[in-house]
Amino acid sequence: MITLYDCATAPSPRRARILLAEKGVAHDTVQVDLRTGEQLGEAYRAINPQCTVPALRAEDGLLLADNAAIAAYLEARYPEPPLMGRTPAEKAAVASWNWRVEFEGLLAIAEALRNGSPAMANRALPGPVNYAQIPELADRGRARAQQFFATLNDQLATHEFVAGSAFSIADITAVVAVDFARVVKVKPGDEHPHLLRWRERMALRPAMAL
Ligand SMILES: N[C@@H](CCC(=O)N[C@@H](CS)C(=O)NCC(=O)O)C(=O)O
Repeated sequence: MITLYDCATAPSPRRARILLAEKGVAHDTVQVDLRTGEQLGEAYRAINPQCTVPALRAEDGLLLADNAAIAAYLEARYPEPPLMGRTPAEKAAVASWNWRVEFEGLLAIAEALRNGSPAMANRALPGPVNYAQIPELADRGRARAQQFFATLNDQLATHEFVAGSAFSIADITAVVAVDFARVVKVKPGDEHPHLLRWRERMALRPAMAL
């Protein structure tokens, strides 16, 4: 059985959780407690030296240490339903939007949270190395997250899904980013009607409740 190393309260493993559900892949789940620093302990470090979740272990022992690897692997192994585009142009659009949602959305929110929260002092970046916070990055991160909401709203004004006309991993990443933004008090509002409509449609997919 495939094993997902997860943390129920964290955004990055939620992406893998939703992807596994959308693909209908049965798996075991192991919770890693990020609040107590379990990801930095010896046991988990031996599983994923990057000290982050998600990680996924296949039946043959292959260890996938991040969402990029997990998505590439699951798409190749379980091609239906395709979630990374069918045609060359669709594949390119999914790759582009997934990266934009990661960089302009998830990383902006993480920048705001990790540089502003006293609980994350010295943990301004995930991973085995400690980095000090830069308090100014909290405000910049929040501004970038707000700009990301505007960008997403514009895209969804003329496209049914984030990467175009088909549901894809870019929608999964975007749902996770939009929901995660609440932790830094950035929320979609009346100025984002297309984003709000898309989020309501996404809520009809059972996997999005995970
Ligand atoms: N590139 C990774 C990023 C994963 C990541 O940043 N995970 C966070 C949880 S959302 C983590 O493991 N944090 C551990 C820490 O902060 O020490 C991916 O998307 O797979």
